[in-house]
Amino acid sequence: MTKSALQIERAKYAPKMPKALQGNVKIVSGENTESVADQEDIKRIFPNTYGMPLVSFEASEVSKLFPEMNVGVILSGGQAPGGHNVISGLFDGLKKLNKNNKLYGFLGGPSGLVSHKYLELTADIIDEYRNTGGFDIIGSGRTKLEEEEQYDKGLEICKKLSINAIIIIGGDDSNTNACVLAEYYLQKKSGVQVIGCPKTIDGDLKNKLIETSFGFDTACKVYSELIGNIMRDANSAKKYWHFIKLMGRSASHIGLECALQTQPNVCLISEEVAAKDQTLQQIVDDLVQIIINRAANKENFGVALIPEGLIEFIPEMKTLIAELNELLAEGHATAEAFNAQVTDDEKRDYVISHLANDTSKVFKSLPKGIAKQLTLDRDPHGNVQVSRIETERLLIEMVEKRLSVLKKQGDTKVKFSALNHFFGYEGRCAAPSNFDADYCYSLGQTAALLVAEGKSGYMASVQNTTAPSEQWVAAGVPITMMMNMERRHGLMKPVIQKALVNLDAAPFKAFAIQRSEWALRTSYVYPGPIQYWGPAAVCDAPTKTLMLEKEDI
Ligand code: FBP
Repeated sequence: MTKSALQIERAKYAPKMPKALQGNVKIVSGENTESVADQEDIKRIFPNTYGMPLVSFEASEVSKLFPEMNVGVILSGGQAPGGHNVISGLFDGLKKLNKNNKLYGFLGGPSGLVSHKYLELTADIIDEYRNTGGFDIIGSGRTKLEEEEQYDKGLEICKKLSINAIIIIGGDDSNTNACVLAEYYLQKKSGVQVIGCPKTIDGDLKNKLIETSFGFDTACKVYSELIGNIMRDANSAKKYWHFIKLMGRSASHIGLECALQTQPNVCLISEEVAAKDQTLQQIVDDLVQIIINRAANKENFGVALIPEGLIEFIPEMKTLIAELNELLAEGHATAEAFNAQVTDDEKRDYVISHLANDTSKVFKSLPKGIAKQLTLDRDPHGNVQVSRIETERLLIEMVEKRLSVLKKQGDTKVKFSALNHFFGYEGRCAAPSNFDADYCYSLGQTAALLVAEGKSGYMASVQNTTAPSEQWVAAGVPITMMMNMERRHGLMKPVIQKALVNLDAAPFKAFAIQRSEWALRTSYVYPGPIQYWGPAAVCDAPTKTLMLEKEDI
């Protein structure tokens, strides 16, 4: 396989590690834990994994001998930069503990465990993937592990390969499932441990002990580079407004971090829209006002960042989507009647006449194309696939419409020319930044230690990440500690609490106090591409989100 010059040099990078992991290591047990909420329910559902103590790893004078063990690893969900380094850290960690240890990778995500598709990961394979982006070493998938039948199939292959532990690298849902699996295997006295690792570019799997999910750092840096480039173009040509949608299925952490890095004219934060109970029209009106103000200031151009999940956070849109889901649910008479309408206009009229009054008004106010999109594309659960809705186009169309009304009334003469972009896949498989390369490698090493110490139902955790990596702390956090009960598909389920943007925390506050200045006066910052070699201030700095969150502690 031909490699780029950067790939060849980057393969030689030795990830920096916490001092405590560099030599002999001992485990230290801390306090017993409680779940963040709903303690009684979580305790009842997880009798074997509830209340376990926090653990951390410290340097030791004594070298400990560990028996041979085999471990299986699974990549779950969307790609995130650094996954290959978790696996290489895990591999090196296992070999350090006992050179006969083996690592198996289950192929294509959690389904590989159930369908017994695997590969033994040898040194040759691992060396090909060190410090690279992507999940292609073993592939990933979105199959959920939630049925006992799947757990039992998993156990079969673990027995066959003498696997002592499974490492699940995933987001909040995958780690919730990892904990359920850990509990089940303990209850069965199967001897198979389960350890989770925090992954997702979305940055919404975090708490006081899991400081960040891996991949967030690199993905935000890639998007910020691209946004900066577009800003420089906008500021050179001075004729376009760029509307940029940024990935992040639900939370707006990516948008917020990119805003802190680049200082755009607008950055919408879904959590704020929901908290302020804003309507789509209010969002559009605010945008229009900024456009008019900038034009009056002779800056008729701009950059607006839009989080992918916005639509679902606008209360009136949420109601509309819920009503549409109900109206068009497979098997419902209304869905059949809708499908029997022949033309697009007939279908539109049918929907309008069957929605509640207020919701029907919202539906009518949407550009026809977007309204139609809401009645199409449903996922296997019958829900609208909101991530496919082109929110950035929707906002452009609605801004154009509003400006044309204002022009007709003689209230403005502003010429508005907009371009739309969507950044997501551009960053998910980027070569990990030094932060992610180091963080992931340490997570992998920590996971190996948790397995060796017989732990199950823990998430690997690396803390103190705003300090130089030598001072990072390797630890294990019981997954039940992060759980609460939430309604999912009509039933109360134990799940890891998702971390949305906290409007009272330092990152949002830092943005909020500067945004009106950024809106009016061009204040762009151009971060440039990720640097792998050079001054630490350029190469090793964590995200602004992480730095600001430290101020809150
Ligand atoms: P994970 O939460 O699984 O890490 O995935 C995050 C994400 O990248 C979201 O930002 C995005 O909405 C989604 O995956 C897209 O996934 P897919 O490409 O599978 O549709």
